[in-house]
Amino acid sequence: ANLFNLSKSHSHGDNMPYCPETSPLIGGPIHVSFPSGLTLAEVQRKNPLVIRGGRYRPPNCEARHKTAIIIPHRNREHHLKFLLYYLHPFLQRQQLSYGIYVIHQAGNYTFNRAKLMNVGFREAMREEDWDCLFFHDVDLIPEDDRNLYTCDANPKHAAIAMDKFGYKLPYKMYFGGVSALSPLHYLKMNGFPNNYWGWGGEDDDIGIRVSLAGMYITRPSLKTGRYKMIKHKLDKGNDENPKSSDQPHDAGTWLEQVQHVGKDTPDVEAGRDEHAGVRGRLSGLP
Ligand code: UDH
Repeated sequence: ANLFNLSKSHSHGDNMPYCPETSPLIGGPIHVSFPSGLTLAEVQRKNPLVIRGGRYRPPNCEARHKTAIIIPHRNREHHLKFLLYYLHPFLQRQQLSYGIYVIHQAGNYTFNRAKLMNVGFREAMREEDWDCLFFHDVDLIPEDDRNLYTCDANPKHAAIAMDKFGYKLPYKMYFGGVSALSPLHYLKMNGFPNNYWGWGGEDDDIGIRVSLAGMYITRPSLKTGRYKMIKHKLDKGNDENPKSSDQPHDAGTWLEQVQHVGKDTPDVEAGRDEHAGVRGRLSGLP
């Protein structure tokens, strides 16, 4: 399958100037609270320039960056509503051209976050030649809009400072929550593993793939890479994966354990299967 659709369907067609290198709309810290009674209709009303499919382009300048947000999802409509409430204005203040893809796992089979993210990559790239993909847990709200949703020369781990870890990195190789790859990064590391069913482990595996592919992890500063997690319990259908706790948070040991990744697992070709249905492109905005 052709992973890259290089048509410029998203171009304005007129000659607008590029947006400034640094958006003048960025304001720094965001106060995050969870207003009761918030509805998706309200989110939609507050974001009149977002079009069907959860897509947006700055109205008065040509964006310098095109970012797709991929959200693995099942049964978290409540969290999704809050995330979209904060994320749309956040991305708009960064003057990005963006699209939000909610990748929904159908049925009740054990949840598989990494496989859903593979599906998301494929679906998003089919639609647009995004230059950056953000893989974004539904329950993490960014608290500072200087945390730019753009890609760097190396894979980026954005959720460096989460409230649940005391706004610190829990361990050096942590790559969970919110991370960003360019399409080239993704292909170099052979995408994500498809075989982590249930909670845990896949994020560490992905971190290892980054280093096995000869890349390293970049991060925003502790000051700007802050996230508030919407509190919740472990979901039904997402029990801890027994494999996840085998992996000590030590890169040397991990490397031995996951050497096989990237060799014989054609994960990039994974696409859909009977458990991962794409309700994508709905973006939460009806
Ligand atoms: N997800 C869903 N639906 C599910 C399971 C997971 O949408 O049923 C997605 C969602 O994007 C979520 C991500 O997968 O943000 C990661 O799953 P998680 O939020 O369960 O994992 P996390 O480590 O939280 O963030 C674990 C909470 C354990 C609570 C223990 C209480 N003390």
